[in-house]
Amino acid sequence: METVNQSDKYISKEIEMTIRHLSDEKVRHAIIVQGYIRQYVSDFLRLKGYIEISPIIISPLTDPLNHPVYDPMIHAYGGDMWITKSMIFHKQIAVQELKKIFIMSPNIRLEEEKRAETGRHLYEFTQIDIEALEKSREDMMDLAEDLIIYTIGRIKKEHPEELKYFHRELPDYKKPFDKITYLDAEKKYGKDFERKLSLEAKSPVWLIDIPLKEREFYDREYPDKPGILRDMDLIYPEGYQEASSGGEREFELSKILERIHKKGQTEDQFKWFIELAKHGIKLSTGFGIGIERFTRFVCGVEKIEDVSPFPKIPGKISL
Ligand code: ASN
Repeated sequence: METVNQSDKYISKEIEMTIRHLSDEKVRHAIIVQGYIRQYVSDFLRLKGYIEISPIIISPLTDPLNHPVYDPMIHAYGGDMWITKSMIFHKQIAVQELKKIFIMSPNIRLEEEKRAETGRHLYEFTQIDIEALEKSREDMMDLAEDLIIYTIGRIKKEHPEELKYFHRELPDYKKPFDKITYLDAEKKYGKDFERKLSLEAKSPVWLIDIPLKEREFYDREYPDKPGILRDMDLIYPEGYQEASSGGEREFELSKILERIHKKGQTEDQFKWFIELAKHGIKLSTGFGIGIERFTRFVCGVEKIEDVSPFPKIPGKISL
């Protein structure tokens, strides 16, 4: 009965590469570490009183982002919907009632092909998205520092064998992390400041006070520093670059409308969010930490595809 048709044995290059990728020891260990990161981050946030909510995949309301991505619209039930690019608005809405929330949130951002080579971009990824009501940027920076220190601390303590596999020695980072404003970083390091700042840093470092044109409309402008936002990005050391982005959110209707118009966006796109702002929302602050990037940093691997079982590299259709 050894009559297997040759054509049945044929496997495409894509399947062959997927199998090879999944059987790579390095990928296997990175996936294991990623599981611990999810577990420890969740433990930490629950200990701090944060409620986990389930992710949203499709909605008429999603993050407009501040950089170009391909953006397919789904037309159904007589309306338009998008696949989640981030749950920023859902966070702002849910937090009004639930006060402290987090989501393991899958995001789809169909990045331009040129981002294939960065080692940091996947067009499907998951972020730990966190938001709290009536907390300041400083409160949330403090929380983020504790979260990073707690998670890395537990991996070091409970799974040293995984770090040993990667020959990775991570120091015990101390709070508070250093801060630098966006404009100072640009002055000191030039255009490529994020990479240079990251390469020079020995510990995670905050990039704060980002100019309005560099960010989406929803992050809050300083009331007394026009054009500068009360937001914060966390940068990993050793050249791993962005860990997290976040900020205080605009909550006053007039400011939200002003900022939407300044970006040249239409009110129609955000009509449900605007309705809610009319009804009245309070200040909230939050941030998101990419799980794959966190794993890449903890394991000390160069390419983000090595921490994902089914990596989606910009420009390439993958399983
Ligand atoms: N999660 C980010 C935040 O909280 C937003 C984003 O991913 N674009 O600010």
